[in-house]
Amino acid sequence: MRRRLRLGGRTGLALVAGFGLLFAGTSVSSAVQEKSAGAATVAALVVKNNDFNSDTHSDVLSVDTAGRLWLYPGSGAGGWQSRVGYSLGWDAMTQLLVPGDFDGDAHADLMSVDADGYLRLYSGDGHSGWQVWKRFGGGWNAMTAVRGVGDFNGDGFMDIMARQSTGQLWLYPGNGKGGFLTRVGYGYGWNAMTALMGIGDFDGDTFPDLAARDGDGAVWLYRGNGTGGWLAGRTLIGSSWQNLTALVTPWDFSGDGKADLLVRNVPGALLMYRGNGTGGWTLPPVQVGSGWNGMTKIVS
Ligand SMILES: [Ca+2]
Ligand SMILES: [Ca+2]
Ligand SMILES: [Ca+2]
Ligand SMILES: [Ca+2]
Repeated sequence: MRRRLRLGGRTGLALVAGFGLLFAGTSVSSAVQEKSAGAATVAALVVKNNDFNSDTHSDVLSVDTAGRLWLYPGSGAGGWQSRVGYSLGWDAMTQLLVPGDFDGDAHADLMSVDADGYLRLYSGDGHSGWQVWKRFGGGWNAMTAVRGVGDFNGDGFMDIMARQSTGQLWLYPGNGKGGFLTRVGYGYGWNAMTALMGIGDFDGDTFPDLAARDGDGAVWLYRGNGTGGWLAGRTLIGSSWQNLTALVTPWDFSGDGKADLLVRNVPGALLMYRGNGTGGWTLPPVQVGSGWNGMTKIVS
């Protein structure tokens, strides 16, 4: 299988055309001005907390073919600590996502969409365990992808994005207390994407971004403007990724503070693609696991 990858910066910027996906937020030029004005004027990135055992390192959750949920605690340097197994029954969930600390107690949480289409919040206890879970309204089975994207609108609270079966993308801003503010609709056309990734701040402007893989295996970076909108254009950050069977967004997994991706290939190896912090990659990818084909879902 092919895992070729090209650097977005070298293949250039591809403007959004044809899909009608995105619209104007802050222009690229104003974002540059904002950035050059100095770090003090740029809002600090609110990092999505996906650290379930409170050692400050990014962790990964997965569901195996038997339906058991597992925690794979990251080592903070691209490796792992001993995994922790939980209950069975997680194969009934149609979506699994890591929103960060969604209810405001400083501990990382987990969300899912259950078989009846209800969104659930599992509140983490900060010690590899869970406190309580609650259910939101139904209808989430109309969503074909639900992802944690960090604080996309810049209010300090973790948000999620969802793609409806109609192809429309939605932002569901969190209220910081385990609930939602009014959702915001973006464009249609997102059904052309075979994967959506809440990749974190991949280009280094401190604002969380979204990555998406299209039907040809190209991976595009859609840059957030920090206030719930988008910077103009999109950037190609990968190609020939169509054969990858899982795309996981731990944000920084290598420990250098820059957003990375974990990807699973057909043989079941897990590879770490290290972001370079400016919208490209530090190659080559590093294998960080094998045998991951025993997992039906892998999230971070
Ligand atoms: Ca929490
Ligand atoms: Ca927010
Ligand atoms: Ca960004
Ligand atoms: Ca990194």
